[in-house]
Amino acid sequence: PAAVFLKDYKVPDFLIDKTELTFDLDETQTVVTSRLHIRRNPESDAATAPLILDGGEDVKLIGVAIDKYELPKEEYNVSNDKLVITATPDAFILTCETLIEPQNNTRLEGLYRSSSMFCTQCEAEGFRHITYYLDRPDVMSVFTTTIIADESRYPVMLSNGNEIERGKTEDGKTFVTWHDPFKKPAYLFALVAGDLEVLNDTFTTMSGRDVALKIFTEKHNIDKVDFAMDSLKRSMKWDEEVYGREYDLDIFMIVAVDDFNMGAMENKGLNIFNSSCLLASPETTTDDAYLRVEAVVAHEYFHNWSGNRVTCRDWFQLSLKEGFTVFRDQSFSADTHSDVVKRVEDVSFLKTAQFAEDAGPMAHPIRPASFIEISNFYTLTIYEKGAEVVRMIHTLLGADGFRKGSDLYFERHDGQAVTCDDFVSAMEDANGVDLTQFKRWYSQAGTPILNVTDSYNETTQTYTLNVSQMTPPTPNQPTKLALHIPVRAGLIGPDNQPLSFTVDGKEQTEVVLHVNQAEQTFIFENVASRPVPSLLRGFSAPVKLDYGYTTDQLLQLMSGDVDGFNRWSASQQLAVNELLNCVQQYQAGKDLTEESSLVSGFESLLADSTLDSAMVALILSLPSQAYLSELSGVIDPHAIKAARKHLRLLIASSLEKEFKKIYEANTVTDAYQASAGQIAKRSLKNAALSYWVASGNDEAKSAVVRQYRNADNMTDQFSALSIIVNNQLAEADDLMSAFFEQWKHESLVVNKWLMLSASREQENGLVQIKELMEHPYFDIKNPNKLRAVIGGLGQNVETFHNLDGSGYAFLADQIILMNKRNPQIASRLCTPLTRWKRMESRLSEKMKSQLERIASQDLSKDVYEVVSKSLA
Ligand code: HT7
Ligand code: ZN
Repeated sequence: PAAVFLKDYKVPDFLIDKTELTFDLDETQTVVTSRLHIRRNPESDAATAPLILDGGEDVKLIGVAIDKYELPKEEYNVSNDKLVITATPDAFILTCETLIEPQNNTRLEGLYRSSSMFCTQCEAEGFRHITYYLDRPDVMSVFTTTIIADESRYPVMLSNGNEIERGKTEDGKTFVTWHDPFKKPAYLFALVAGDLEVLNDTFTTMSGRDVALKIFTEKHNIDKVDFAMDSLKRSMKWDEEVYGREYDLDIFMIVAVDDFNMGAMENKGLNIFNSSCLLASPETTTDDAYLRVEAVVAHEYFHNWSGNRVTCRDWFQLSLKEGFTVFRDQSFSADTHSDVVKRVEDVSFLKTAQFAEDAGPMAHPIRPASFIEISNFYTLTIYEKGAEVVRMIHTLLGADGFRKGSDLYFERHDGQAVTCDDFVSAMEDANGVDLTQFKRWYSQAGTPILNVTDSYNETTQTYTLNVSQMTPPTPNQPTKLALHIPVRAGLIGPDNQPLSFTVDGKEQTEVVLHVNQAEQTFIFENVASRPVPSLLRGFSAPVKLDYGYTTDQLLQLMSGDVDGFNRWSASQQLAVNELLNCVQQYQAGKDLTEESSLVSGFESLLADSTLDSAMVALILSLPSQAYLSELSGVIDPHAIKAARKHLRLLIASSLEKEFKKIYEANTVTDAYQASAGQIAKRSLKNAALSYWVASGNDEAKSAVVRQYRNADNMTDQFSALSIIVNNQLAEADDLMSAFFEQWKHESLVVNKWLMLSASREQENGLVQIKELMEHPYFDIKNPNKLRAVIGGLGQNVETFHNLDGSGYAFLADQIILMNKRNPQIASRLCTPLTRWKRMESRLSEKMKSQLERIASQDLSKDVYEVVSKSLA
């Protein structure tokens, strides 16, 4: 398969002003009739270009007409999934009739069946699996959609915009017509039909318009959408207050579907959600999942402006809408709960998963220069690093400057399909600044490393920071230019007080350093004593910071930094240092050290009742297996696992009493709420319980079993179950069975059970996993279920990284199977194998040979791209 390049972008030769669609839905075949009002694009330089419409191998063309003239076969050509018509007038109506089979669509792109309903997923290039079209985001059209179906089976029939007509056809079916007045690209088209229940509400916008809000689910789930509705209303209000953005249609609908490749989709006026990102109830949903529902509802809603009203010119600009919208949803969640906790969670995720992607064979800039399959580029780089780049612009311009820039962006480009350059230009023009160097973040891949050294002159009271930056080579980018990196910094004195200093003639306690050269020196004057630098506060740039902090300095920052984020960051660095030391000892066959500064650090932390419980819980959680892998030059999963277990037990046994006390002091007695206060308490309580049980204390073992049995919410019940299973308590088998029996009719809870079962360390781990995939409640057609089992396997170090390579072979089998059924999912399953070059030698060879086995198959574009780039 060939790559597409950003440099080859050309405006479309034709435009489609109006799109009229009719869907005749049926159990065995669906007939789609399109009437496209097409004209030549005056901006195209190819005045006689043929009309080339995109299609898919699953779309059968029945007939095509220009105006009233039915084209004979000689006047059009269908090959390589394209419909080509050489001779066309300059403006005409193209009528196309196609036949599709949604019930056989296992790719979950285009129109497909999920449970008993019909639904669509058109981003990025799914619309071409419905009918022939100019399926590119810069072709924007006004859509009118008529759905015809048997009303007894599909009483709810939805599409974008407003319902304008409803009636009966001659053969007794029902038709409903929807009209969306806003021009949009085909990727924002949506259709849903099914026997659904609805929750209704309203929102009054800032200009006083009433908007009808509707959330649809299958009947048995309608009791689980109150939280999503509340999140939606809060998001609508927040976007008005913080960005001045008002909703534009009279109706906003969300539908939950069980089978969905990603989290959710922002189709205009008709968002479609993976049910895992919409449904929530205290008994079935953990705190984490509640927060995810809130964030995804907000994210999709915010796309109405950042994505729909102003969309992308081409798919290379994907981060234009995704990076900006992630930044917006992160800010919303930070404003709703705790900003520091939210920042720690986001950064922790970025440093674990995005940094790994940026150091691997699929590394790409947030605006890629080329791709083979665009679905492979819905990545952590485009989303999370993209959000970091927008956040840096926010840091550089300040909140008011950023708002001026976003106002100008929306005003200037409303109704257009634009580029990342247009976004940055709006920010520049609104603030009179030059972001030329900053824009390198858009075209350069890889995580920059900031190397920092310092010196202090007591006589002149001058403190000097020497900063150098280096971005390692990434595929197709051997050399890198210096980036503009904003580094928020402060200085901490010996008594844990922030020290004031003078920079640029201004006395201050915090400064943003503009690192923009390969090597640079920053001078702080009037510094009263030798400071400990607090660098990269709030993680002001997505870089790796290398400053040789001593253990004492880290302990000091952990307890004394005014920046909450850096207190967490110091604790993580301390834990990383100790864990990597243990990894080395393990590899050298030595006994692992019984000394840990973390013990005293945690002791003071637990004694300080003034701290935010959620922050304490975050500090208590040791760096993950995945993060330590990312930090290792050569990844040794077994050594990392041993190191983590050792340090955990050491802390648990040293602070047993403290953990008991914290556990007992943090019980929530009020009715469940997904509020910041309650979530914080539960997270600290369960973190303490996990250590307490790990200490081996019998009272702790009784407490965790009691918590499992008495829990009135899924957070407490599932935390207890995980602790019981991970510590291999005697009750583990019985309670796993009891949990399944209790929840087997709640599909999303079954997924949690599948994941925990797959991650459980037992002899014959792979046999257990194969049994799970044969389990009557497992369903290979459902991406959530497959992700649960394969995700669990990934956490199961012994089974997945078995030295005999059986874990990798099993994963490769699933990829080969899914390659035909659902290429998007298959390609995502490849991620762990893409790290093969960094694995320790015995595992590396085994991973590579599985990649080669996959490469020898007849592959989809999706899997081909990831596997071939990994082997290159
Ligand atoms: N914009 C949406 C992307 C999406 C998607 C992409 C490829 C394949 C399936 C998909 N489902 C949704 C999601 C979002 O970022 O809001
Ligand atoms: Zn998005």
